[in-house]
Amino acid sequence: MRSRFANAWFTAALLIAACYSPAAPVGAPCGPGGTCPSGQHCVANVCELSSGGQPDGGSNGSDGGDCSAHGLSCDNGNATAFSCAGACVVMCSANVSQFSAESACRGWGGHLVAVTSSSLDNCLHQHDSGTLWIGLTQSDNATTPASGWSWIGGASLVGNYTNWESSQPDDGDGTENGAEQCGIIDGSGTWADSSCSQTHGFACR
Ligand SMILES: [Ca+2]
Repeated sequence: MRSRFANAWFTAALLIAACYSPAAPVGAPCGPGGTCPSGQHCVANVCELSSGGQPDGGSNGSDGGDCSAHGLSCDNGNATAFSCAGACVVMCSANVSQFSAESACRGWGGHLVAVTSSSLDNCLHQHDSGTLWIGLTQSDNATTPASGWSWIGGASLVGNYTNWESSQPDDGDGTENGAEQCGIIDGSGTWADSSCSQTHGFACR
């Protein structure tokens, strides 16, 4: 038999489990009749970051028109939304740190974009040819400039699409000492590591 103390903890644990409901990530399928979480719309049968209006129910795969930045604020910059390789991307022109950029993306129901294909990569660069925060993040445990990279809230880059500029990532001087732990698309359209406190515009998905 559990003690009164143990029963109290058991009850508390049940309450916590019942109340805890993490925000749904983007990327969930939304087939015919399906719906997307609040703040997301169905774009090409996938729930994508969006705003304005209501979720459309995902009745078909031609919902690109729902990809809108309507209602999204972006500090002193402009928020723009566009469909990129099947994803709804919201881009912000305000120059902020990667932490602030990711915070803004989360506030909009998404993350800094994980660039998982060349078509998405090229599309992003076509919309903004400057430097842009994307969801590249490096583990503080990395011992070489090229190791320990992953997408924020997502998968490792090992074995997946990458587009590092030649000689990048380099942690600034070729030796890993934690100086550059965040990643950008740079002006040439390829990726580079950057100090996380540098300020750039950013793209969310
Ligand atoms: Ca580094």
